[in-house]
Amino acid sequence: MGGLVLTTFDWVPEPPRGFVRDLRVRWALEEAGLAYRVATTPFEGREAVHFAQQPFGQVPWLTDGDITVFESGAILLYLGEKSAALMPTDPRGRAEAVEWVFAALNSVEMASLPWSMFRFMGFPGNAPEARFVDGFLKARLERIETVLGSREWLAGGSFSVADLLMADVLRPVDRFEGLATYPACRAYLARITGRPAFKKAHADQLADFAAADEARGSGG
Ligand SMILES: N[C@@H](CCC(=O)N[C@@H](CS)C(=O)NCC(=O)O)C(=O)O
Repeated sequence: MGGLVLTTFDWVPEPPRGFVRDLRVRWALEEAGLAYRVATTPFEGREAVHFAQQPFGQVPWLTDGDITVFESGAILLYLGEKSAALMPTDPRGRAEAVEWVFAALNSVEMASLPWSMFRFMGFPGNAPEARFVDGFLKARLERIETVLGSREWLAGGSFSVADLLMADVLRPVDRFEGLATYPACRAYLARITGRPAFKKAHADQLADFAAADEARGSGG
């Protein structure tokens, strides 16, 4: 079957809902107004067919005819090729968007992910490891705070996949109140996640996992 197909888990437990990375792709597809359908792969018991699409047994991946792309950043760049709503069309703006996509994933998420995982797992905040990730995240947030304090968008003077990704990388930090002393980051996050496409993508992910609960006859 042709068309864009986004694959995510058929179910996940309650805590990560609203943060599963298929959200990034749903959001981009909604921003671009591209038609797509959502397919699922089992969360419990990863099978060979899953590893054939995503070598780490993770989600999401996107199928476009006979092309399959995994890694959320790569998927967003792929979709950016399809829509000016996602990627500036001029060379300078595109270069800026690509650099900020990598900055979000490779500089900010590298710090925000362990920080939020520590919170998620309830690790004691005074452990040396926790203090290390606190400092790592602080160093990144201080720089992003300065950047976001002086511009509305990261790349090309308009919304792009760079903003989508940076916002989604900051969301788990905000979830655990890690942006409390970073007003520019908080304002940026509120503005970007106030977009109708984010709201729809977020609601759709929650609805799909709630429907999966129903199908399993459980409450999550
Ligand atoms: N770098 C990957 C990370 C994907 C990822 O961490 N996916 C999570 C869901 S948000 C997952 O599949 N977790 C299950 C696992 O790692 O086994 C991407 O951005 O696509």
